[in-house]
Formats: sequence, C-alpha cells, structure tokens
Amino acid sequence: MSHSLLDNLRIELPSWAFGNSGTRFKVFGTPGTPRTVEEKIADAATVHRFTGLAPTVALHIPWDRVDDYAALGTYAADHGVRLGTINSNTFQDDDYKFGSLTHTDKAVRQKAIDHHLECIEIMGATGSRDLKIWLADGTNYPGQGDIRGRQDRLAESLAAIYQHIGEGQRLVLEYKFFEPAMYMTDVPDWGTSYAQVSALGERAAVCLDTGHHAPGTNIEFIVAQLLRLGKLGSFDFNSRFYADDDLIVGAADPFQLFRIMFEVIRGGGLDESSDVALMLDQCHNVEAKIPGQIRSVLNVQEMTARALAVDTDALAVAQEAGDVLGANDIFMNAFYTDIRPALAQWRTERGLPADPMAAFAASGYQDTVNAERVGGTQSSWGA
Ligand code: PSV
Ligand code: MN
Repeated sequence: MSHSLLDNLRIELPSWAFGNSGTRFKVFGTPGTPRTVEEKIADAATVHRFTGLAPTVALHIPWDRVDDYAALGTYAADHGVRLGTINSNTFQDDDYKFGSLTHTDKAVRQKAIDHHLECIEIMGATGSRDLKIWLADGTNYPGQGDIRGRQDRLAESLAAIYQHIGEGQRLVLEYKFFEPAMYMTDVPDWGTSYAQVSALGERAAVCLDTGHHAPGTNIEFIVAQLLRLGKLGSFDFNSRFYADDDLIVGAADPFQLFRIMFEVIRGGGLDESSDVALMLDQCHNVEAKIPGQIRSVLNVQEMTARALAVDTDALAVAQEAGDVLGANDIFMNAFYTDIRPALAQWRTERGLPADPMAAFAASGYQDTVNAERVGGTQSSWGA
C-alpha cells in the first residue's frame, strides 16, 4: 500500500469495550476481563501493539474515575498509548429519570452541568482534547414533555458547559434517534446536533455514531455534509443489523464502511491537518474483547485502504461525462479489490505482525491475564 494517507489513520479505542457488556437480558462475565481502568488501558495498549493503529483510549466518567488522572496518563504512556476523549455520563443516576441537561428542575440541570465541568477538569489533567456528550434525555409519550422548552434548556445548559471548554479543547455532541427514550429524543439527529453546536461556537462539533440512525439512512451523505460544513468532530464506529447493536464495525455492512471512509477521505478527514477523531464505540457481548477490538481496527483500515484505491481522476471524468455505469464500475472496482496482501506488507514494513489476529492468539497475552486477573469485580457498564 503506497498511499500516504493510510499512515494518518488512527483509531481511538473505548475503555468500556474491554469490560463486560450485554443486553438488558444478560451480561456474561469472561475470564481475564479488566477489573480496573489500568487493566483496560493495558488491553487497549495490546491492541495498539499488534496493529499500530490505536494509539489513544477514550475514558467514560464515572466508569473510569480515578484519584490521580495525571498518574493514569503516565501509566498509559508507559504502555505506549495516550488518554483520549472524555465521555460524560448523565444516564445512570436516579436524578436523571426525566432528563439531565434538559430537565425542568434547575437543580438537576446544574448537577448535570457540574458533571461536565468535572469532565473538563479531567481533560486538563489527562491532556485530552475532546469532551463527548451523549444524552439519554427524551420522552416516552406524546405530551409528556415540552419539546421546544427542552431544546431551549438544552441550549442553555450546553452554553454553560461550553464556557469552560479551553483553547485546544472541543465539545462534541452525539445524536441518537431513539433509546432509552422511545418517543422523542432531545438530540435525535445530525441536524439538531449541528444546530446546537453551531450556536455554541468554533470549538463545538458533531459526533456521528454509525449505529444511531434509522435503517436505510445514507450515513455517508451526513459525513459529506458535516465535513463540508466543518462540523464533523468525531465518529463512534460500530455496526448494526437492527437497532443500536454496537457490533464490530464493518461486520454488518463492509460496503457502508467503505462508502463512509470514501467520503471521509474526500472531505479531508484523513489529511494530516484533520481534527476528525475516529473512535470505536462497541460492545463485545459474546466474542473475545481484545481480538474483537483488533478485528475492528483492521476492518476500518481495510475499508480505508480500499477507499484510497478508488481512481478518483477516472471517477471525476466518468461523473462529468454522465457515464453512470462507468463511474459506478470505478467505485466498485476499488471496493472489490482484495487489499489484504498489501496491508500485510504495510505492517511488515513497519515492524508489525503481518497477521495481527494470529499474532495475538499466539502471544499468550490472553492466558496470562486470565491467570492474573482473579478476584475483584470485573468492569462493566456500572463500574
Ligand atoms: C449511546 O448509545 C452511546 O453510543 C454513547 O456514545 C454512550 O456514551 C455510549 O453509547 C456508551 O457505550
Ligand atoms: Mn456512541
């Protein structure tokens, strides 16, 4: 693979992907699951060591709360990675039953704002650039809440948080069209997120989680539009068959991932100067977590390499000539190109294992942590 943009690909791993997760029916424990944030970071660093693709780890607060964040940063650096995006969490406290930043009660809103200020303080200690906000706020029944009033309170709360976003920091606002609210979500779509972050200012942008759209949504169109507007802050990559399944990115629809990465590249999202953060937001409910993350970053790399293989000059000629089938052929040729041998060579040239999945399996890392991590409480969505 000779394309230089491939070397710019960096994928941030979510700390919570290394903990146990599940559905509302069952969370399965797995041997070797981290008990602490340090153990999650050690696992994330292992993914990076085998792939060279994942130099940062996102934290979720309070799941990853520690006393000394600077020391945690040093721990990460000692393992060859850095701490990345700080995710806030206003969806697991009784006070937030009827909303957090949108709540009608000023005291609850203030509590949610204060939580974000704590996250910004953590960012100062970890050197993290991004504060990522996803809200579970919404309503279940028509008439339950004042849609317009909730938007106004959201804008006010976000402005109070944004005031504290320092130079070199950003606020990214994630959208999701349903769940846990089932009738109306307060930030349901990219348009609402865009409207809210645009009102805040330059240091606020949209986070696009690929699992957060209605079936059939043309996600690459949203990618193209947000990049065009300079407001695509970050991705939460995962894949879905039905709802917000949080499966391995590229597992359900590799072609969609290819189309998304094509638009990322087209919009400058992979340029050296780009500040688009490519993150994973996944749960490994039944598969092994570390190889699950290795598979995920490899899938992103593979579809990026294929997207880079599109002959864009020939494509432009075909598009301008109105050559519908010719243009589609050029696009599909790149998608159907088996880029795996070239990527194996790319890795070998960089001192990485040609086959990271096989190398991890042979490394004995999993057996070691299975033996070492006995006792304590395995990390999960609550801890
Ligand atoms: C919500 O479904 C979400 O995508 C948000 O990013 C949360 O912070 C995350 O999942 C928790 O896994
Ligand atoms: Mn997400």
